[in-house]
Amino acid sequence: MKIQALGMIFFILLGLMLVGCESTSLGVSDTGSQQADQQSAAVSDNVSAQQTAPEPSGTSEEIASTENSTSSTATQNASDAPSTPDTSADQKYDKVVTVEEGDLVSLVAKAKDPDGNDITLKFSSPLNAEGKWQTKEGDKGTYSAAIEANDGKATTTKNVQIIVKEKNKPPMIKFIAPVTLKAGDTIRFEPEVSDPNGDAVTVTYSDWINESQYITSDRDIGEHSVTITASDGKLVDKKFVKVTVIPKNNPPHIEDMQQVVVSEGDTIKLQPKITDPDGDPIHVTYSGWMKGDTYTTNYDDAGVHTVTITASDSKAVDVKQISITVKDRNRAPELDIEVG
Ligand SMILES: [Ca+2]
Ligand SMILES: [Ca+2]
Ligand SMILES: [Ca+2]
Ligand SMILES: [Ca+2]
Repeated sequence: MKIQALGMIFFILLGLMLVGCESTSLGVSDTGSQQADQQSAAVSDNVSAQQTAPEPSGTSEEIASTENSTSSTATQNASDAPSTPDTSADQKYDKVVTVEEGDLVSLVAKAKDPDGNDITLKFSSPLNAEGKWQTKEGDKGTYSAAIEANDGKATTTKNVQIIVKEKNKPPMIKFIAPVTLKAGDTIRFEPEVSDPNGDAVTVTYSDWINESQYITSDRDIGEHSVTITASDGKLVDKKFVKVTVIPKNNPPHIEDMQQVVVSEGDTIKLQPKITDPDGDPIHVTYSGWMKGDTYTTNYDDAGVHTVTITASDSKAVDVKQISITVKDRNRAPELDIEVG
């Protein structure tokens, strides 16, 4: 009974040491400032491994899986490694440590022997002899490590699962060209975003507008900058897009024209009245029966003809067709007299 009681104390002490420093000693550090193993020894008595080990049957398995973790198979496991340990993993391990590639894993084991025996601590791979592991890019995966405390006669083992998550990389927004639009038009951003880690990406808009979509008005005429931010929750990518709102163009207007009626031999000069609300310069072209604004009819032109007038401000056009009636003109007979 006494031996068993002492064994229990030893187990509880070791357990408390390992579990008790959960938040600090088993944490993660980029600087590696944490102390490695802290060993303490004390009295002596015989405590068998079977009595002290918390889960004797599981111990050998865990050590075996730890050895595997140093080989390349650990990396292959990475792809299907859960980002958070499932319940079964929780039960299997005394501790689960989650870090990101590049972090330093630093475990501190505090062992105490109720008998005062000298204790030897042993960390299995991927931890080094000090219980540390400097992870690097490519280490993504789930690993098992065993920590053993041996008093020369008995061994107590704690199993730690180390989950190394892929190093987070910022999302990326594909280049967005500057935008020019007319007042009254709707601007709509549909940026292409991606995340190298496949993280969910949130896109937000700031500066000139706070939404992906906006209906402009005359008040918006001018230059603006929109900041598009893509975030995976930790890292961001930003793109600044220049937006220019120009006045809305109004097409030129050709006023209605009266039908033109001339007689053969007359000269037609078309003078359409054309206006542009924006005051834009207008270019006028003629097509159809006439190729310009002026035409002198000949004696074969009698009939009804159509001329198309096109007025352009180089952004928009107005088109009108007019009808031109050319009346036949009678020519007096020619008469020459010769002396026979
Ligand atoms: Ca002992
Ligand atoms: Ca990411
Ligand atoms: Ca115009
Ligand atoms: Ca004629």
